[in-house]
Amino acid sequence: MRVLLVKPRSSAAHFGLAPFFRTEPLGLEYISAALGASGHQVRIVDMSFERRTMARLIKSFQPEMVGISCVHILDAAATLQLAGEIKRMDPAIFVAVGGHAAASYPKAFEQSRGIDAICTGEGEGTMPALCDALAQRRPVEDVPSLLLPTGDGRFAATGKAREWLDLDHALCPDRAAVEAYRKNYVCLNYMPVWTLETTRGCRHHCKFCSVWQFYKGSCRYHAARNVRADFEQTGKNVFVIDDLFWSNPARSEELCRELLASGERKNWMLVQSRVDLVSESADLLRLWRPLARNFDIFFGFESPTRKGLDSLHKGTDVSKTLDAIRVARECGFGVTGNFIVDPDFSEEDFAELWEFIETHKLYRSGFTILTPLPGTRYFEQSKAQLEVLDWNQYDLHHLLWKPRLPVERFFELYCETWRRTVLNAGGRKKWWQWLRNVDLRHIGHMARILARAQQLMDPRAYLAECTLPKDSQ
Ligand code: B12
Repeated sequence: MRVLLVKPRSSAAHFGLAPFFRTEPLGLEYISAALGASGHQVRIVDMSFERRTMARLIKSFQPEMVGISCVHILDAAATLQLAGEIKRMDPAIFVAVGGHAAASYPKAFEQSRGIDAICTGEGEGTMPALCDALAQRRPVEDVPSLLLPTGDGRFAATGKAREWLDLDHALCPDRAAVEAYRKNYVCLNYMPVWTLETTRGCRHHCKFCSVWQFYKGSCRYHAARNVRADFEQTGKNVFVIDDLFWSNPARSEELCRELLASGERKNWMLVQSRVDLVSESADLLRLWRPLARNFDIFFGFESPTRKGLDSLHKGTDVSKTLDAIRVARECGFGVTGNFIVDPDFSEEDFAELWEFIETHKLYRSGFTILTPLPGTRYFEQSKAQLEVLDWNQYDLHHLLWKPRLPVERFFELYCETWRRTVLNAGGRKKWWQWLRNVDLRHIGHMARILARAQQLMDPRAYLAECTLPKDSQ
């Protein structure tokens, strides 16, 4: 079959660090590799950077199947819009939707027109099975891990769900399929950037996270030799998107030795991890450090207090946070991370957060507003409280219910929190310091995203989008 795989253009990527992180559709690259191996003909389009309209793409490639990836619930509206547009153009095209958000919360797509199937599992297994069934005119009802429309606006599951893939045998992602977009993929001031996966899933149970709930607490690892092959395919700046790096010290050491043996070294690497893991893994960190000239760790710091960590079910302690910061810095890693701002914050809670940032020099942190993500238990438990059900506001930078402080005051203090970071171009890190390390040809782009980031510190930007009643009204 001719299969077009589409990453929709996100309509809601202006707050937070989103303008600083624009990455490739890695999930679609894995699916493309699997479909290619099954004899299907595949193209990937990234609508964030594609100049051609969907109509032109359909006309030129003439796909029999379009697969749309909805990784973030923020992309639900764009996904629905694309599905409808494709069906209107050619009702014979089979439209499948998959990706973390669609699979975790398919309800967001009920009443849709244009979706023929929602895939609730990993696309490497399901897409080839679905395309084979369609090509051989076998019933799609026999393909596991699908939801099919029932005709009354709902979806019903096909047979038994497919088992999680054995990643040991996963093919490397089809990097070539997105090469045309490569120059657009950036993280902070590093460009172009490649993303890499070594592990899938997480065993921890943080209240706000949808990953462990989706993968049912499982954690699987790619074979070291395959990661090495992929590492050698990627360029000089690499964001490892694993939810939890260093989660299995023995596997991680084996993988690191394999990568060191390859001789390939990067300019920049970024990994995401937990403070308790890093605080206990100094030797492992030292082993990894030579793989990149600049090596950053993104921590889920979440809260500066034990009470805050407990309320988020983080299962760690502030002393571990401090140990991790020390270990990471001693081993030569850059320390970055995220704190969660609870709508229940008082003036004192904000002050406590600022003091923590100042004392431990955590100026490269981001701040998100506590958000129950669809597909989590927390979302189901919060339904009575949620006043906003517009998915465009689920970017972790909108208030979804009335905070303890007046709305205006909450955003004033939230913006003051962002002002304490390196993103404040009038503050800690000046424009020219950001631009100093950027290639001449990328200076314009970097200046534009820095300018956009300044709205993170402007309460008016948040208030303009806030649909909750303001206290001044
Ligand atoms: C990398 C990443 C990003 C990248 C962008 C990735 C991208 N290409 O869009 C960046 C850093 C920009 C990012 C930003 C954000 N992210 Co993000 N991100 C991730 C992360 C860590 C990995 C995603 C990934 O590449 N996985 C690896 C690939 C191989 O897996 P995959 O994409 O899921 O694809 C597989 C399946 O889903 C399926 N599949 C995928 N597409 C399709 C299509 C079809 C047709 C089929 C059949 C199957 C299928 O098959 C694939 C192969 O198995 C996930 C965590 C996670 N584990 O999912 C969070 C995650 C998706 N992000 C999340 C969030 C909240 C955000 C932010 C809001 C955070 C913020 N503070 O600003 C922003 C919003 C960005 C925006 N759109 O505006 C949440 C989403 C929750 C939700 N339900 O919406 C997640 C789940 C993290 C979490 N802990 O809860 N993110």
